[in-house]
Amino acid sequence: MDTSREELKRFVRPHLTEERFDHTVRVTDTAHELAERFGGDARNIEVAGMLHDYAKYRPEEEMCRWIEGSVDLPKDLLNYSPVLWHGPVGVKMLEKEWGPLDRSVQAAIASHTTGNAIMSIYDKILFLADYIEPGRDFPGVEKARRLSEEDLDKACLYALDNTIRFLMSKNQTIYPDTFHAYNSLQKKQEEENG
Ligand code: DGI
Ligand code: FE
Ligand code: FE
Repeated sequence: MDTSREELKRFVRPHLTEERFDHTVRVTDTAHELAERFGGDARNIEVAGMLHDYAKYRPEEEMCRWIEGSVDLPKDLLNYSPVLWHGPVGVKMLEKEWGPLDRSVQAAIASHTTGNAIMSIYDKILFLADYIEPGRDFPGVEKARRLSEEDLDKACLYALDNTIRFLMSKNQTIYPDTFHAYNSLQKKQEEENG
């Protein structure tokens, strides 16, 4: 696994700032810890973590062209903040610039910013690792870290709830997948609580 991490590092480093590169490594380490606790193939976690922010610094116009030109990217993304684009567009760029990736890795990268209605173990682990990695410091992160010790779904639900509240407090629009992710995890909690 060490050699492949080195290979992934060499590949992503030129595309990221130093700060973003360090974040990427912390996300990957955090995702490994979560996978040990909750399950998930370590190789997939490694690749998803190391590549998740690959497209973060691509020009908006370039990302916009990818969304317009790819049949399998939701056009609706263009109606929402460009901060949401680097996940789904990153998958397309990686396909071209890195090579084939496991479907579960692609899905986790695509949804790492917003979540989605039917999150896989990889989607949840990457989403949460990105939220709680040790470099993050914002109100609620400690609670998300505490929940992540015990319950992956509860921790993701809390992160989604907190993100939605934060965005609303800033009068920002919220991408529907963020609500879909929140709703499906909230419903699951209600079912579990009877
Ligand atoms: O790329 P990172 O900075 O590591 O993290 P990220 O991909 O989770 O992006 C975080 C930003 O995305 C943060 O400012 C909150 C924002 N965000 C998450 N969900 C939504 C959103 N912004 C909007 N406008 N709508 C969303 O649904
Ligand atoms: Fe990101
Ligand atoms: Fe990130």
